[in-house]
Amino acid sequence: MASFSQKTYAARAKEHPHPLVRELLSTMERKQSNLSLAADVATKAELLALADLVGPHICVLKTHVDIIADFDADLVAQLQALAAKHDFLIFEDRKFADIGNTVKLQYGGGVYRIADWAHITNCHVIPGEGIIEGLAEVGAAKNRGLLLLAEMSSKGMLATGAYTDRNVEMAVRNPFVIGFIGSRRFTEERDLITMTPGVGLHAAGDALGQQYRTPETIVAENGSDIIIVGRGIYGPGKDPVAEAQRYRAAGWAAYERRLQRS
Ligand code: 6AU
Repeated sequence: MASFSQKTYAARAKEHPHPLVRELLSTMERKQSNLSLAADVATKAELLALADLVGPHICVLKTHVDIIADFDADLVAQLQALAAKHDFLIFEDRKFADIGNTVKLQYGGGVYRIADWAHITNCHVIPGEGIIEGLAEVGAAKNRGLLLLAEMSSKGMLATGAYTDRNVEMAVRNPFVIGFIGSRRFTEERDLITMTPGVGLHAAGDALGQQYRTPETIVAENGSDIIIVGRGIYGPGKDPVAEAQRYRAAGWAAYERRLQRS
């Protein structure tokens, strides 16, 4: 049987059992974009301006709402309007890491009410499978999806070997899990999406341990589905629209090369 990474996003969208993943894969096909913007900016105005500028070029906007100094409910409403205007999904990169009962409260309530507006969120499975069950209790009925942090991009990260393997096993058996944060395709047991951070066309890394690889390595060689790019798009002196176009083109070309190989 052909690997899922040798099929088109459109074909996978048609066959996928999870409505959110069908929506994600068909958005990617429609926009010809496997680019997610990591919008790590500090204010509401900056986030909205960036999402409006770059929105036409991305399939997913990735947020860290706890970075936003003036977060409020209006920010969420405006982000949702931009998601509809530009046709992208929203991924709140919350990296839950507590016991099931606590993450349930953090995901559904609190200041951010993440489950009400984020199509996708993610978690570490360090507490065990109960974290997935707790998040699913809140998110499954809302048609949300969860990514497991099977690997990380930073230097010296501890998510390797048996820990990564346990992530894959848990993902395969939990329908609320739609995929992984990691550097490659992890399994053929079901069609789980991989989103990869630490992607850059030039930079080798930063002063705090981030490491970058190219879209070619990640998408064409490793079989990952979506590249997550932050400072490569909006970093100092950069033109975010021009950079987003460049990363989108590079990500899509890498995807097309992957299909040609099969
Ligand atoms: O392109 P950058 O380095 O400016 O931003 C990378 C983004 C940041 C990180 O919080 C996030 O990707 N990230 C993640 C995610 C997405 O979960 C995991 C990881 O291992 N490395 C990483 O950088 O918003």
